[in-house]
Amino acid sequence: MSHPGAAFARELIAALAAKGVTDYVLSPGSRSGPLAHALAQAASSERPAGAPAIDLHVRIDERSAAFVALGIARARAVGGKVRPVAVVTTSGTAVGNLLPAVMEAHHSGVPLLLLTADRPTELRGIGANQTTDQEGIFGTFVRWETTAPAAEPNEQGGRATLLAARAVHWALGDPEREDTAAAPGPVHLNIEFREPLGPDDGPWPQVDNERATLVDRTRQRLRGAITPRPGRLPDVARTVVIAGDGAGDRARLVAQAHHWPLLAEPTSGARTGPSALPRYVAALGTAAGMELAAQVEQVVVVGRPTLSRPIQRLIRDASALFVAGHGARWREAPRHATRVLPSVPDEWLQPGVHDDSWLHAWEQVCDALPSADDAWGARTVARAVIESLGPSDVALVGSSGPIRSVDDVAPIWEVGQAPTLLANRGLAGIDGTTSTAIGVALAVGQGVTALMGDVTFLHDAGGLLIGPHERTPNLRIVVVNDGGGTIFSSLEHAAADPAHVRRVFTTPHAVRLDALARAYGMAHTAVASLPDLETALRRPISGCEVVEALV
Ligand SMILES: Cc1ncc(C[n+]2csc(CCOP(=O)(O)OP(=O)(O)O)c2C)c(N)n1
Ligand SMILES: [Mg+2]
Repeated sequence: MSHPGAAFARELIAALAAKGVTDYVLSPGSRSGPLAHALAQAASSERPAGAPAIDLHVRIDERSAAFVALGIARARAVGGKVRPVAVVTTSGTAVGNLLPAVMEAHHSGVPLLLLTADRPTELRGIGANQTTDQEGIFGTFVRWETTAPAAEPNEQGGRATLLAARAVHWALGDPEREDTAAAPGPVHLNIEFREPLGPDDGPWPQVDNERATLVDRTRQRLRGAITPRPGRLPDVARTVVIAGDGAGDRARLVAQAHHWPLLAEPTSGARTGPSALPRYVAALGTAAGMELAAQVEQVVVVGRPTLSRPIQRLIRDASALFVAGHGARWREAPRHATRVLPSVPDEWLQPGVHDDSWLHAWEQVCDALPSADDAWGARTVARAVIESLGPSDVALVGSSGPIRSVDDVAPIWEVGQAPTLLANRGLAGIDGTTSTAIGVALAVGQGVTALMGDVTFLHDAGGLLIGPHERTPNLRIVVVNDGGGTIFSSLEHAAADPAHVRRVFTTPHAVRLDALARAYGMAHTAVASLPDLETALRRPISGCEVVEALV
């Protein structure tokens, strides 16, 4: 006997699988039961006939679950497999807990499918338990949202298949478009389930793939009409190329084609080749660097730079500004940009007229800088972590001090030799970092290193909870424990009464990270010197472990 809600859930999962969605992170709950039962079946070793093969992860905390999904989706995208990752929750506050990861995914263009269970209409607005306004709860942070009415007893199949096709279409975005819909992002399917919510023995459906491709065809038709004609970049000698998060290798090619200096953030994927400048942030802080910055006539921004104020000033003051691949929403790109494009066009890679004296002047300022290392501090830890990574390694870097330390100490790699560095730079939150790292490690399937601050680590302590039935990834979390959020001491707030700075900014803590890690069944190593850290980093990564660098 098939329950209507269960049949709908099975069709949705089968249709999503036909569209490439096979990664699920689920949190427990009763209203989402039909989805949970179907997912448990599809993920089991005794998968019923017709059920798609899926990868299921279960997390108690929906906030953590959503960040795990974000991490999986981020890592899949690195491998060129941009596919939405689904998060499944019950109704009520469970849904609200998805918001931080949804905001990050929206701003950094990561596709997520939020499958939230809801009460059917007749139970809404009458004070029923665990029932709230879930429709539209994610506001402008989702590419698309809809509420699927509860399945009816004699309903013909097909509705879930169309919903799945539309949801995936919007989540993937359209790289050819120049508007809001261009980048991948989150999509919200709020799904009403009417009782019974329990298991049934209904069959898995055959999905009508023909129906499921309807939306793709519309997309292809639309494309021809809006293909932009980008044109070449003006041959202005005093140009700098800024590569922010997610810029990709084409930022390097733009800089090299014109012999322009390349200022590439660590997560740009463009910190390679002869045009890239090491320690550009420090250089911009010197008198000679400021003089060069004042001479800049044109700025090309690829990806989304967020790390330093001197770079933001270069962008703000640019009289000619070209922007490509800036991120999820065009309204985030600087409003004074001459041109904003979804990605770097081929025309920008055509060689321009060179004036090498401009690039050499920048190189000289960088070469004259004193060493960036500190005696056993955050930068030394960052350098050791970066040096432990090979070209095929993946690392996730937390917000605040760690990403800036990495920017200060990471080398300019030979082309093709850089490790993959990822970060939640969409909104630069310190939340969900451990969960994101766990998602990345689950997806890449090899040992992954995460570098984060102590406050960042504590913010997502719950992310360490991986149940005994869940797959444990190979993840080494290196925590720079400097007794709180020390970034604030380098900002204008440090001018206040030190006691006030400590209490309301630094927020020192007395948490024993060893006890915390062990409570979650994770190995913990404390290191208090560079040789000890290097030893810890040389060990193969096996399971989840915490390396606490006491600086
Ligand atoms: C969710 C969220 N809340 C608050 C902030 C503001 N914030 C930025 S850095 C930081 C402190 C981080 O401390 P830690 O992780 O120890 O890194 P450190 O500054 O010591 O390098 C805070 C609270 C944020 N980025 N995200
Ligand atoms: Mg800290």
